[in-house]
This record gives sequence, C-alpha cells and structure tokens, in this order.
Amino acid sequence: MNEAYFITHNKHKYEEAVEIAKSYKISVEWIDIEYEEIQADDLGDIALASCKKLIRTKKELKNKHFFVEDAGLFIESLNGFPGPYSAYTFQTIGNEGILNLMKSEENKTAYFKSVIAFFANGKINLFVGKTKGVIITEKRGAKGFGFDPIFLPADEELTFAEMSLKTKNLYSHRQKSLREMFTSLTTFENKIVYGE
Ligand code: ITT
Repeated sequence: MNEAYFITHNKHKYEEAVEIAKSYKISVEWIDIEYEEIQADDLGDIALASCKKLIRTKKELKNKHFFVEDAGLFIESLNGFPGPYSAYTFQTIGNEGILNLMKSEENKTAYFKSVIAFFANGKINLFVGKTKGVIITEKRGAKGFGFDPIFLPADEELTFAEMSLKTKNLYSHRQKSLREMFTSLTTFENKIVYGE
C-alpha cells in the first residue's frame, strides 16, 4: 500500500500526517467531507463510530484505504476534562478558559491522546498515541493549533506551539498513533511481498 486518505476538517492534522508519512514512503491525501461525529466518553468509540459511518454513507470511500483520528487533551486535576469534549471546549472557552480553570489547581499534569481508526480491505484497525506533559500558566508560541500554546511536553522547554511541525512530530500523541499505523502498513506490505 502506498496511499492512504486522511478524512479530517483540520489542515494542521493533515500536515502533521504528511510529514510523518514521508519516512514510510506512503503518500497521505486529504479528504475534507462532512459527516456526523457521535459524542462519547471514549476517543476510540468516537473514531470507530466515525469510520463506520463513513463506510456506510460515502460510497466513494469503499475501495480506498482511509483513516479518521480523534484527539483530546486530558487534564488530571479536572478529572480528564476536556478529553473527548476538546473540540467544543476549544471553540467555547478556548485556551484562556482552560488557563482560568487551572489557576487554582496545583497539579498541572495533563496528556494528549490520539486514536486513529484505519479502514483497509474490509477491516478497521485502531492505533493509539499518548503524550504526557503539563498545562502552563500563560500561552506561549503561535505555531500549531488548538491547545498547543498551553501544553508543555514532559521534560521539554518548548510548548507544542513553539515547536516547528517537524519538532512537534518528535513528541506528539498524533505522531505516535500515526507511526504505529504506518509501521503496521509497511509490515503488512512486506508480508504480501514475501508471500508472492
Ligand atoms: P477532525 O475533523 O479531524 O475531527 P478536529 O480539529 O475537530 O478535526 P479533534 O476532534 O480530533 O479534531 O480534536 C479535538 C480538539 O482537540 C481540537 O479541536 C483541538 O482543539 C484539540 N487538539 C487535538 N489535537 C491537538 C493537538 O495536536 N494540538 C493541540 N490541540 C489539539
């Protein structure tokens, strides 16, 4: 396999995936189509439901290898909020809202999680990536998107928003799930080659 389609509305996510895919010699194409995303407590359930919905409703995807990804920021002292509600939280209270909620919290620990649901040959596979860090007290950096300016990966000096895309791709939750997926694809490809 040398081509996979990433179904997302988010250009930043697509660009991160393209950069990672290069080293696996896989080309990632972007498809931005409307589909209904369920609300659930688990990112895996959301990604899986989105993938199934796309298989059912978008005939043009039937013979393609494609994936969706659901991600979220989980803050320990807020019992995992915003987690699966990250998109809505970002649109409503944004980074400033999170910083306000965190003002009185001593424990700044948080993690980003990414779950990919990948469809190929009639099957869906899930790939997960997680990155630990802390929520800082003021926004830093203008790169990236979403909660990047307030998230400092563990033991690092730069927030995700201060990192270039290439550097974020060394640490992020998304690069972990993507690399797992691409690795499994190349392994699968190798098996076919050896089988012939
Ligand atoms: P999709 O079309 O792929 O769903 P989205 O932007 O809605 O795009 P998610 O639902 O996966 O993406 O992500 C939910 C929110 O979590 C997203 O809007 C961001 O605010 C935040 N988020 C996810 N990944 C992030 C990252 O790498 N850096 C910063 N914020 C992130």
